[in-house]
Amino acid sequence: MEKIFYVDSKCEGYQKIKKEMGENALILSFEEILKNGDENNKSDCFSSKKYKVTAYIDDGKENLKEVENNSFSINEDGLKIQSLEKQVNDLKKYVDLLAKNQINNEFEVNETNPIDNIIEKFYAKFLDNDIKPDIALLIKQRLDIANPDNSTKLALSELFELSELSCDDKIHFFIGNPGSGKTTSIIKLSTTFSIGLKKKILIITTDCYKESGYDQIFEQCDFLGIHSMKAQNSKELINLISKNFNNYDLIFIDTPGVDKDYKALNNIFPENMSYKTTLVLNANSRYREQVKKISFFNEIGFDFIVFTKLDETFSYGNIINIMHDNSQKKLICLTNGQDTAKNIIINKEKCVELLMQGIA
Ligand SMILES: Nc1nc2c(ncn2[C@@H]2O[C@H](COP(=O)(O)OP(=O)(O)OP(=O)(O)O)[C@@H](O)[C@H]2O)c(=O)[nH]1
Ligand SMILES: [Mg+2]
Repeated sequence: MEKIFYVDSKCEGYQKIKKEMGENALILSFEEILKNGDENNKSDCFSSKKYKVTAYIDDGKENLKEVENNSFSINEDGLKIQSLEKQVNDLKKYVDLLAKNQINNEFEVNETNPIDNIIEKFYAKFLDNDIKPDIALLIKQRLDIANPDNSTKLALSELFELSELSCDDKIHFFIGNPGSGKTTSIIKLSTTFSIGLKKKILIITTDCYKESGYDQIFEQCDFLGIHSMKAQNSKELINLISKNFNNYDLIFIDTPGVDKDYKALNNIFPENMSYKTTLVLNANSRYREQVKKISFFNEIGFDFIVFTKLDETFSYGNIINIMHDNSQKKLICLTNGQDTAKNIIINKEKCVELLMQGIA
């Protein structure tokens, strides 16, 4: 038995046949006609159109073989039709946009290439997290679509170097803006090295400008069992270093915070001794501010960087930018809280994991 349907789309035809004639119905033909039903006047693919669908179901009265040769089953081919219709619609959409000169990335990415889509999503995340476009591009180029998270971690870890403070360079100065976290970082590092790594640590503070400068260190160090001393001037400092040099594995020297001029640091650095300097930066400043601070402290000179207060920001892009821009400086640690007995990360893998949390 043959039956004719007039429908707006092939998909609708397929559904109607299935409903009225059952799953075993065969489609004999699909003819495109205009809405007014004129079968001779075929529509173009972008104008509104209608279809005349002829379907057949075997009721035992006709020669089935002949029918089967010129037909297809709605079960096998219905899906193909749906897919073809979608492709034609996508193409139509694409041509419409081309005509209006409005092809945008979203269309290209979402509709045409799922791989690009994932990569672009990651790239957008990098930019959202304040990673500079040139660095975001570098990470993007390293993305492995099979494992974007891991390849991002790998790319990040290659953007900077982390250095464990070496006891070969026994004397370490810590410099930075007021309140950047110098004293807290020194105490955290001392705790890590003395309790965790069984190193003998001495802290000397030269920050005698403010009343509580030494008290802050003394009270906390006393509690943690770390030795601390204070030096009022460079002569005292050199004396203390010379006297204690052989008794300690590492000597950390705290300095007063400086920003506009570095007079307070004049004469602090001993001329005839080998030492390293670490710049302490808080992670929650804007990139432009960080760049300015770095150029200011570059005049004094420094070897390493510590980023503090990661817990006070959710965007870690600046850390990545700064470390990449200053690739000759190594990262010592990241700190993410006020607790001096913890909230410090000195392991590179863990640093990268923390930075990834900012990106995710
Ligand atoms: N939330 C948070 N606070 C921190 C962190 N590191 C330091 N701080 C706090 O920041 C404030 C300033 O820290 P300090 O270590 O005194 O900073 P400083 O650079 O020695 O300051 P000056 O000696 O005045 O130049 C203190 O209240 C610290 O507890 C951190 O990683 N996270
Ligand atoms: Mg301090």
